Amino acid sequence: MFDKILIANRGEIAVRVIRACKELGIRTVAVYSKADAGSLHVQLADEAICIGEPPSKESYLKIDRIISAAEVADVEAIHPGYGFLSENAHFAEVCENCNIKFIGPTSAAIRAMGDKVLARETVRKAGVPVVPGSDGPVDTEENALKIARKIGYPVIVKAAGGGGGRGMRVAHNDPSLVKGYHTARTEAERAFGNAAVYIEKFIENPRHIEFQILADRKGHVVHLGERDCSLQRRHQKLVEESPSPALTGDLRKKMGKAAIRAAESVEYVNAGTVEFLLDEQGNFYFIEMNTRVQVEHPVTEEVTGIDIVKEQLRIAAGEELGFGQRDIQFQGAAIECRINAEDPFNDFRPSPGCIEFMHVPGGHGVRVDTHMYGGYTIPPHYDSMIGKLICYGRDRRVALERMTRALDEFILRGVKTTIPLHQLILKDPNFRRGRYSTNFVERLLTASQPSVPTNSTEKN
Ligand code: MV4
Repeated sequence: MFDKILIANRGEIAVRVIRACKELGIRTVAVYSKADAGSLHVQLADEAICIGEPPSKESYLKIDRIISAAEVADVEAIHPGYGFLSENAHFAEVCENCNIKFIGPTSAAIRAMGDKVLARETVRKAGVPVVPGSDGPVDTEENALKIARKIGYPVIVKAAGGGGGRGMRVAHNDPSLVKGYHTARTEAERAFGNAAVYIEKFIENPRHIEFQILADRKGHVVHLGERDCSLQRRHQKLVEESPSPALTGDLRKKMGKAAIRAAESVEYVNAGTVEFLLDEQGNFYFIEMNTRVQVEHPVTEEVTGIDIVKEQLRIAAGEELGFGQRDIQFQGAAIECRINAEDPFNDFRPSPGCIEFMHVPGGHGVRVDTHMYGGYTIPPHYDSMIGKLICYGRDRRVALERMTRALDEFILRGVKTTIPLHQLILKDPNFRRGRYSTNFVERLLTASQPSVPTNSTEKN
């Protein structure tokens, strides 16, 4: 096992990685920007190195500064967390070349899955169902029309360099496709430096189901079941849960096998997530693979008892998985609510500032992953997620009751948060029945905010 690693991240995930390291006896080096000098990850790590000014581009995204810090501190490996450099193939390659282990997949696997057109082709050839659509990139307007007419409208134009919902255009007919095709290309060129786009049949009201996988360097690949991430707003997840209320045991087996095949198709190593869309008829389709640890990984940890970050460290250190697919047991249900410093009733406007007082919920089956403490000031420069509340129960009902209780118990004074929105979601009868798809949050918000204010008798 490693003796010392550097964490190239901040916030709750940096704290999460430090915790796993402590339990494995690994010494930790934090890096931080000038805005994060008072941050918890700096306090909890064995050493901390300032790497620059508050903007991410001047600090957490500066490859040379991070590599210098790693060399000065003499670490054996770097954990990239999520976001920032975690899916940057060039960074993984620089680590490989500097003889610093990148705790994640190879740069080749990051590259293969980062190009969504290549990813689609690669997994399709391995027998994984993909959404009906184009083979490879669509280079001309004429070809776009040809494919759309063949698969039938509506279709969606996606950027090869995109992912996570960025750079997509839906079209319901020829004229809107022509328009969408060109805007998607222009946007993709500007955002990703790659104008390549591809076309898929547009799946209406899909559920977003993702499978957690682990793969070691000996070629063993297992899946840790699914997370239902259908509760999102503008591609920002709000709530995730496992198991998905939409899956049957049979479907779980099939999707799990497909997820493993997708990982194997790029000789994947370390932790990863294979994303699928599940349509209203129960068909599933691969959409993309995330080559990092994800925000919502604790949901899977709660139902499998497997510490995903510790597994990442063991795999990167060259250890074989200590269990096979048969050994993985799923027990109970877990749900996660993302606590963001945002005003959910004012277009999710960020609400940075000082946390004047904080009380975190506790008790049986309650987990809070956060870097917050009373008196902490949330800097305005980064993502607004300030914590995650994860509740576990013997079944979904108990997990939801516990979440309702824990949300009521959470006190955060000084900033606005997504907690009131979560309370609204937890009360919704359709949500309680497990009946929700990707447009649920938008509908709920519209319903809770009447467009004619004079009709409102309720106060927010
Ligand atoms: C789609 C889709 C419908 N049909 N692809 C959004 C995130 C990105 N990973 C893929 N996304 C979608 N791809 C096809 N062929 C609908 C979405 C989508 C969505 C997916 C999951 C969760 C929320 C979503 C919200 C809007 C659109």
